[in-house]
Amino acid sequence: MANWAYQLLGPTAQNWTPSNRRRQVLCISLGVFVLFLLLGVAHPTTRKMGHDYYNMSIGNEVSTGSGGAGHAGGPPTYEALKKWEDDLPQHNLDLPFPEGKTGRYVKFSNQMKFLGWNNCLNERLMNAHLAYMSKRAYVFDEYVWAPEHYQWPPAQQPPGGPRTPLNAIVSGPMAGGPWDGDDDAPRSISENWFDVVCPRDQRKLIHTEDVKPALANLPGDAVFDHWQKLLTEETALCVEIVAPAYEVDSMPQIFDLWLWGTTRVLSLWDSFHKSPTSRLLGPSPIVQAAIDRNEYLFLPRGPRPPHPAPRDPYARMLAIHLRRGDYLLPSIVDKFTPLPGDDPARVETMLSHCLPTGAQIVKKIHDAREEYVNAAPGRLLDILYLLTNEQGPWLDDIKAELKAAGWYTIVTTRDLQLDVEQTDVSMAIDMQLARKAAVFIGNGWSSFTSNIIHQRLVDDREPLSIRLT
Ligand SMILES: Nc1nc2c(ncn2[C@@H]2O[C@H](COP(=O)(O)OP(=O)(O)OP(=O)(O)O)[C@@H](O)[C@H]2O)c(=O)[nH]1
Ligand SMILES: [Mg+2]
Repeated sequence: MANWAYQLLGPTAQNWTPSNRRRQVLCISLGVFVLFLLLGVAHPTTRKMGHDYYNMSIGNEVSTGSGGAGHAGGPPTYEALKKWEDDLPQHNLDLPFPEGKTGRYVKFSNQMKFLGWNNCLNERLMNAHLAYMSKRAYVFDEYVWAPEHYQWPPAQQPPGGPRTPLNAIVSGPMAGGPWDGDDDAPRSISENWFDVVCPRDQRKLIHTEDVKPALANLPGDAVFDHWQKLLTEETALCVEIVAPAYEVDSMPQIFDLWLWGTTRVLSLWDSFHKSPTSRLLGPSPIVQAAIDRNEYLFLPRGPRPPHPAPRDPYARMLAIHLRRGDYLLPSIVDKFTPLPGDDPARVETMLSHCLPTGAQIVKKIHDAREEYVNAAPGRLLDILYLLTNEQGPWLDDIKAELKAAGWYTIVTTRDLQLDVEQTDVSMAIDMQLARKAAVFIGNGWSSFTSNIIHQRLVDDREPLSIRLT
């Protein structure tokens, strides 16, 4: 979700100094908000990279994008989980309407692939909500990784690109789980089952290029309503939304990055965040098992605090996401309004939010803790969790600074013990820990952060517990 309080960093700033040059270059090269969307994700050259990747001979190492460090034995095959998905109870032709052979289905073959998980998650959640509102079963697919984010090198990646079953990452109706007990909506089905229940010659194809041009620049709710009407009134049982050739439209999603990257998307928030697709989204059992397995790391290690103190480690935890990205909602406490283009402090203030220094992180954590603890009696925050895909001395330095600032219990993504499947979905483990923590400090440039915030808002967390660097 976007917040135009965060704006484009102009190219005019003059106050570059050697001390902050690395941060400036990193920050600006990633782009701030619109630049991130247009150049980092949305630009056709970049978007085509994933497609081209598998057409070239592979031999170069790709960098590790996620929290774990891979496993020597190679990536997981998920054989048992794939079989479980194949055997979902809704995969049965004999079920009565609205499932089975008389059911109504929609497959979004125009969904993003080869991009960061959180961009893919945003889109899939909104498509699943659209399918639900259109009284059709959503067809879920595997997550197809951006190859450079995958934790195993190209030589260990399967042909066609690394993939992870959706049910390894999340649970909920979007991934084929049950709806609310009193909801008779059809359950989501897998891509494989769609091929069985909706053979190709029985599908009504809807081409995005026939629909999208008339909707360009409309508010998100108007885009949603148009598609909902189309999918509801369509008499065909089996509908497939298809994209044109890449050269015709490099961004053929119904809810595309032009929508996510502007305030147009905000009108979707109210209906979406109350929807069962959003409310019932949860961690997968693989993610939950990783959290349970590592819980001992979060038991406080310092001297006994003043009593009474909560026993639940998550009630005492402050989690901070040390990264960068894109979207925000206006209800978030910490707003950022860039200084005018000719203000000499403009670049430095932008960087302090986008790519804060160790000292700035320590101060933000301190201030967020004070404000949260002082807001009500009986509160204690003495466990720190650092979510990050950064590694090396930078992380060690921050930990040292935080220790010096009085934190006894500091755990990072690198400290988690994960099996091979859990390593594969480590981003979802970090996101779930950040959902559970009493206080979360995110990065306003990140949809990784904004999807954590989405889930915290679904949980009705208080504003002082959702902060931004
Ligand atoms: N475990 C873990 N993985 C991370 C973390 N940050 C990034 N990653 C992984 O690296 C990938 C790319 O990082 P990002 O580009 O920051 O995340 P994203 O999901 O694309 O969403 P954006 O933040 O909007 O770009 C993510 O999808 C994760 O797989 C982190 O803090 N913990
Ligand atoms: Mg990304």
